[in-house]
Amino acid sequence: MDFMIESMAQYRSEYEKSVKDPEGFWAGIAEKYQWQQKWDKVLEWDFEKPDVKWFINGKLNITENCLDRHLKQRGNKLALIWEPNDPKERFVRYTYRELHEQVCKYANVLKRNGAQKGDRIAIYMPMVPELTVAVLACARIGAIHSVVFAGFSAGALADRINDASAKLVLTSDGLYRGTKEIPVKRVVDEALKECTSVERVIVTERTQWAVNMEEGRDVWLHDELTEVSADCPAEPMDAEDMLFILYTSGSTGKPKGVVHTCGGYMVYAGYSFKNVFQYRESDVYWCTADVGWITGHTYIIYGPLLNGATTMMFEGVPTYPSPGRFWQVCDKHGVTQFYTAPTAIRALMAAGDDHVLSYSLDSLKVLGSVGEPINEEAWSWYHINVGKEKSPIVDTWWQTETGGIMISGIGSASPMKPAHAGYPLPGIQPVLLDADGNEITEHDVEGYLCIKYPWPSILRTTYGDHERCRVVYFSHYKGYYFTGDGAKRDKDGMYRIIGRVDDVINVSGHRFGTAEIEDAINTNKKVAESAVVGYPHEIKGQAIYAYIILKDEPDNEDNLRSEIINSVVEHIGKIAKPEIIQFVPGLPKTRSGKIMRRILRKIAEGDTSNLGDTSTLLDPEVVEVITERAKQLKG
Ligand code: 7RM
Repeated sequence: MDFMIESMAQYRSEYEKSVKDPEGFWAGIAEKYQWQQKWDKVLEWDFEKPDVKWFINGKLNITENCLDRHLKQRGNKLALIWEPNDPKERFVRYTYRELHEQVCKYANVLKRNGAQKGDRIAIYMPMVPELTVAVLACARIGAIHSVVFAGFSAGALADRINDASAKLVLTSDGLYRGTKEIPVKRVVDEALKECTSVERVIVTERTQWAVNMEEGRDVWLHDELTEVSADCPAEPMDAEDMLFILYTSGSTGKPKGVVHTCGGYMVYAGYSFKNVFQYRESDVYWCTADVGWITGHTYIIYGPLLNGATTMMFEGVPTYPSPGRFWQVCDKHGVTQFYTAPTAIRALMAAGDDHVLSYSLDSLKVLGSVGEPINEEAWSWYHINVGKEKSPIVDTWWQTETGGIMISGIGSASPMKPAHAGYPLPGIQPVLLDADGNEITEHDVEGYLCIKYPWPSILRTTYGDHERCRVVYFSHYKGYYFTGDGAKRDKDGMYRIIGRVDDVINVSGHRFGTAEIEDAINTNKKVAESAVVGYPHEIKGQAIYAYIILKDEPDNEDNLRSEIINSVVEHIGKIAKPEIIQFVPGLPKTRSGKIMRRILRKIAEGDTSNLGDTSTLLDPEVVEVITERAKQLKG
């Protein structure tokens, strides 16, 4: 697909075109894809409802665009390289022809097990090739996939299965991640005790551990595959049919199911991938994210495959068996584009330069960063030690809700500035708003980051609760999509993302709502009330600080702390563990009973010099008590 921008001048003219005539611009991009039936109209939109439709009445199947379309020219080209957790185990490679065959077979297995167009299918799997195959198999038959990161707990999985009424669950026996071994199937069994919608569980063999197989419900993938053909026509999908649901945390209540649709998501995933990473035919592209997050959906699976790229999938973690693992894999497979998260870079930076300096990293051309702001120190380390000062770093800002990269460098075509995401991609119209909702039009300013015009992969709804989608994203500022982030725009018009302005904590690039964590903590019967905030953490970016009021004096504080941590692990997963738990006699509240998180955040940061006016608090003394104890805990 020839829509690659290769210079700043070209970027400017494409951007201008995209703003002057968005429909013409996106129609031109969309035409490069394979449609079973062309659209009647490019766009209809209303941000107040919200109601956004792209490529109206267009018919397509995204897997035809990811697979079938490439068979003639790239049938023998590598589509997928899978690198296992253990470097001694053999890696796996699929050509486009092989991946197509695997997907068709798996799709037939789904059908054989009762799946139909429109059904929701939960996928709870390790980073094995079958995960990518499973995702594409759902899309092939028009079933809606809901991938749940395999680090989430049984409770979190059950919530997501129930919210979507998933009919099937695709999983594995177990998983390897670094030195950890996780009994995945057992987690599924536990979750399914609370789910009535699930009729079938399809299990991929990964670890060969003995697992419980429930008669009439659970089947092995390898048995099923012997029963099906490799012929599975792609289901015709309307451009606005749902492609997938992906749950993400917000500032209130339980996670919401962000919905993306077939046509617009496809167009934007392919377009943004090609441009941001400047992907060329013989490149080997590697994104280290897990498919359980949006980054894995768009930039391990869909974006690369839409472009006929070779995409790599890695089962392990950056530090196993040593902090040189990423770089060893880059050299081993000749990786040309490498896309990771600041938290991984900081962890590797802390392990010392020797681990990276012993690899050549010659093949690398573009480096990417995603998930949170990248601090200048990590940026420089990445630039010097990994990129050898020759590869551009693209700092890609986007969200689960945006479906694809929104503000970012474009390979080496655009200028880069440490800690700045840069310019919006063509078709993206960001604005900064002040507290009254007025657009700030000057440069060298700061404000709430909103988007004023739809792009093809904007979320369409939150599953089963459209009103929530409206309230969260479209009601704060009338007529705009609100991102929840604050940002600066510098004198050159480049954007620098500051971070969340809502009650969302970003731990190692993963989002958690404070309310979600508090709910988990409050399940402990000894807890009366809790308040959770984020604070800066050297490796994780942000870590979780929990202030907890107990009903009674505890017998043993440390035991109670572990108990509370267990509640969080049980309800959400290990990744949401509070780093610091402080038992407090009370919380700083306004007279109307609102917790003053701003004060708690400052205390957690260790910055108590300027707590602002606390005199209006219900109980001003409590602040001092909390501050004193916090110093001891953090010291
Ligand atoms: C892709 C992803 C979204 C939130 C977003 C930001 C933060 C993501 C960057 C970033 C600064 C970046 N989706 N964020 N990328 N902040 N610079 N390059 O992460 O839905 O899981 O998170 O992550 O706060 O709103 S996400």
